Amino acid sequence: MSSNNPQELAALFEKIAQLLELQGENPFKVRAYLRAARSLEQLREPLELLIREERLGSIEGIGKNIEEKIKEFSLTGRLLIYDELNAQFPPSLLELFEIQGLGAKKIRLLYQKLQICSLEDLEKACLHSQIAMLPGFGPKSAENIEQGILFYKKNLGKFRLDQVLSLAKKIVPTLEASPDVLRCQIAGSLRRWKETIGDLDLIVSSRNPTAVMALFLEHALVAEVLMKGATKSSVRLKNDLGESMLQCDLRVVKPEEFPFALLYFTGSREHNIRLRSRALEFGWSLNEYSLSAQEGAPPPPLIEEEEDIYHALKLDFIAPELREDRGEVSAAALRELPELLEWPQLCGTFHCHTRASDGKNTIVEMAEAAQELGLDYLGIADHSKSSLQAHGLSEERLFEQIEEIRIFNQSSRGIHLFAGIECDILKDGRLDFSDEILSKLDYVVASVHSSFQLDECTMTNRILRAMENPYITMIGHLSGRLLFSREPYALNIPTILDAAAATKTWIELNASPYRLDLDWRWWSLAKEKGVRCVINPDAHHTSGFQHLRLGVHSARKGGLRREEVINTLPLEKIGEALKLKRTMITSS
Ligand code: DGT
Ligand code: CA
Ligand code: CA
Ligand code: ZN
Repeated sequence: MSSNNPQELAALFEKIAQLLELQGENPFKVRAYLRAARSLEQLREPLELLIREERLGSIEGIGKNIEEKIKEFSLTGRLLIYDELNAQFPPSLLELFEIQGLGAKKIRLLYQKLQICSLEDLEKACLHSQIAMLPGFGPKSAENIEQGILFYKKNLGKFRLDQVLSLAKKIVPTLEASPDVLRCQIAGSLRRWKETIGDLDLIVSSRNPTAVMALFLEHALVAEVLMKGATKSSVRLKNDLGESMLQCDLRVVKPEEFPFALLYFTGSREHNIRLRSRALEFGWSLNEYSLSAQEGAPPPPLIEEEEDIYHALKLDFIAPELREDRGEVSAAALRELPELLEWPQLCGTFHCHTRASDGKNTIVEMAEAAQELGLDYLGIADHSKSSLQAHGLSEERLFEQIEEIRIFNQSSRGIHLFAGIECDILKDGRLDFSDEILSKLDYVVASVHSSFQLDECTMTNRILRAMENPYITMIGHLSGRLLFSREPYALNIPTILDAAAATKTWIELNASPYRLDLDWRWWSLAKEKGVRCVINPDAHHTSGFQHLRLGVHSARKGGLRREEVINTLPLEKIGEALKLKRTMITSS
C-alpha cells in the first residue's frame, strides 16, 4: 500500500535510527536518518509532489540513500531495512529509549547482559539491584534509571497541550455545525490550561442527544469507541500518524443543565469541592445538573450561564485557569482575584531562533510571522557558540546578524527587531561571550543548556552569577524541564527569584509546549517578590509563535496581570526597559 504521509515516515526513520544505534552502527548513518526525520517533519510541500518532480535531493538533510528509502516507502508503504532491523530486537525494547538517562549503548548492555527486553524487565532488575553491579553502570547510574522510570510513568498517558488543542479544534467545529447542538464547550484540564492533559472533555447541550452521539462516534478522527451511552460516550482519537491516542469524553446535557455540567466537568475536582461546600453555606446543593435549595433554605437565583453560579454563591467569576484550589475561591469571595493578562495585551516577544542557529526560517520570515500575529516588536536570540549541536553563533556570525537586524529596521515600517542572543550559562556561571560582545546587543537571554547534573547549591550559584551580569536581561527556561523527557534540574528557585528582583533580571515564561517553564505554580511567589515575567515562544519555526497563546494562558494560570508581564509594554517603552538593568548596575 503506497503512503505519502511525511509524519509517518519521519517516525519510521526515528525508529530506524534507534535500531541502528542498538546494533552499534556507525553514528553517521544514525544521524542521517535523524536529520531526514527532522526535514520530513518540517516539510512544506506534499511528498508526492517532491517525488514526482525529482526534487527530494534538493531538501536539506536528504541524501541519495535516504531519497531511495523515501521512494520505497511512497511506493510500498514500508521499508525493508526497518522490517529487517525490527526483527532483530524485541519491539518492547524501544520503550527504554523513553527513559531519561538511557541511551542506545546502555540499552544494548542491559539487553545483552541482563536480557532486559522491556520496561517491566528493567523495573524488576532495579528492584533486585542488578543494574548497579553491571560494568559501566554503578550505583549512581542505577539510581538515575530508577528516577527516570518514575518520571516516565508519571507522564505516561499524558499529552502535550498543543497536541490536544489541535485535536479539539478539529472536533469542536464539527459538533458546533450540527443543528442539534445548542452549545458546545471544551471542559476539563484543557479548559484550565494545565501543562499536560490526560483526556479531552467536551460538553454539549442538545434536545436530541441521540443525534449528537451518532455524529460524535462517526467523526473521522475517532480511532476506537471505548464506551457508548445515551448521554455519555468515550472514544480514542487518532493523531497525525493515524495512531490511536488521546481519550475524548463527550457528555450531552439538557440546555438548562449546561452551566452546571460545564462547571463540574471543568474541574478541578478540588475546586468543585470548595464550591459545593460554599453552596452548602447558603443551604443549597450543587452538582453537575443543578443548584437546588435544601429544605427550608431560600431558592437560588435563576442560572443561565456558568458565571451566574459564581455570582449566586457571592463570588466573583473565577477564570478556568485559576480553578486549581490554590486559594482562588476565598480570593473571589473577597473580590481580590487578579485582573488576568489577556492575549491582545502582548505587544512583542523575545527569544526566537533563525536559520543562523537551529531555527528553520530566516530573520525576515520570523519577523513577518510575528507581525502577522499582531506583534510590534520581536527579539532575535539565536544560540551562542557553546551550543554546538544547535550550531551556535561565533562572535563573527553574531556581528553579521546584528548588522542584518539594523538594516532590517532601517527599511521596515512594520515590526521592530531587537538584536539579542541566547547565551549559554557555562558550568561555573561564566557566560559564553565577553561583556564587550554582549554590550553590542540590545538584550541577552541567558540559559543553561549543559551540565544538568550539578547539585542544587552549585546550580543555584551558577545562575546567580549569570544574573549579576548587567548585560543579562532575562533568564531563559529557568528550571530546564522538558515535560515528557527531562525533570527540572536541582535549583533553589526562591533564591533565584529574590536575586531576579534585586538585579532586575526578567524571568522567562518559555511558552513552548515541551517546556512551559517557569511553571505556573511559581508565578505567585515571583509576583510577590516583584519579579517581571517575559513570555517568549522559543520559536524555531514561524509556526512556533502560536505557542505564545499557551504562554498567555499559563501566565494567567499563574495569576499574572498585565503589570507583571514585561512584554505588554508598547514599543515606545520596551527599549528603555531593556536598558534599565545595564544602566542601574554599571552606574552603581
Ligand atoms: P486530566 O484529564 O487528567 O488532564 O484532568 P481533568 O481535570 O480533565 O480530569 P477528568 O477528565 O478526569 O475530569 C474532568 C473534570 O470532571 C474534573 O476536573 C473534575 C470533574 N470530575 C470528574 N470526576 C469527578 C469526581 O469524582 N468528583 C468531582 N468532584 N469532580 C469530578
Ligand atoms: Ca480530562
Ligand atoms: Ca475525562
Ligand atoms: Zn532557546
